[in-house]
Amino acid sequence: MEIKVLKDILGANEQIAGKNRELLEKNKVFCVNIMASPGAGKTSFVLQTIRVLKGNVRIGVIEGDISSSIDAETVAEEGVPVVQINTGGECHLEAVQIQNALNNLPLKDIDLLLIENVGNLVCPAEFNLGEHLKILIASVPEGDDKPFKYPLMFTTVDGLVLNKIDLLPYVKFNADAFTKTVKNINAKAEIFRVSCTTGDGVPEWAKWLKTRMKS
Ligand SMILES: Nc1nc2c(ncn2[C@@H]2O[C@H](COP(=O)(O)OP(=O)(O)O)[C@@H](O)[C@H]2O)c(=O)[nH]1
Ligand SMILES: [Mg+2]
Repeated sequence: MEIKVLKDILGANEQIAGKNRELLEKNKVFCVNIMASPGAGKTSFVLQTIRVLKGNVRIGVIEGDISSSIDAETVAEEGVPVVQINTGGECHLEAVQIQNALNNLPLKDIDLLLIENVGNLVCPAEFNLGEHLKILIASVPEGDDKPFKYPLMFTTVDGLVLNKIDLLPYVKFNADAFTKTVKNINAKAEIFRVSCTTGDGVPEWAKWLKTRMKS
């Protein structure tokens, strides 16, 4: 019985995700769902992406958090349209919340929509939002064993950003072993080594994103 309920929830979510995708495509908006644990650097990564692409690409942002509008306020300072979703306790965003946010964004003036999902390595992996790309940010201080502990998240994504590489000299983290583990469980994932503090690796990510937007 419980399994049936879960299936129903995911089935309903899938239907709305499909509608979101249709609306995005009608308006020629490319959408990226950014997932990570709390503090991995999602907001910093959104800001870096905006700074590198601004002028070339018109960006919009949806911020997902359990509570507060701190991240939306930070992102709004970049002069891009932002909608904050507060889930009020839920550990992930669902398609219906994105549907509501899409109705509150100037879609005709947006080429790229970045969604910062709620900080969590489990639940967001289960819920499609209608996005074109799923990106996971893993960060050096979290440790290199996370692909073993959260396999669904690591296998679901199209791209993996290893953030905070500026901390590699100070933290026990084997970046090559980490990359190998990720490749073993998800051969299709493109991997980027990034520091949102120094900006290293951000141009490579932006270049790849632009090719994906065109394809
Ligand atoms: N050293 C270092 N710190 C970073 C980097 N990226 C983000 N941070 C810091 O990590 C903390 C959490 O970043 P934030 O972007 O808010 O993470 P979020 O919770 O995933 O949105 C902040 O103090 C950031 O300044 C990085 O590349 N290197
Ligand atoms: Mg954040």
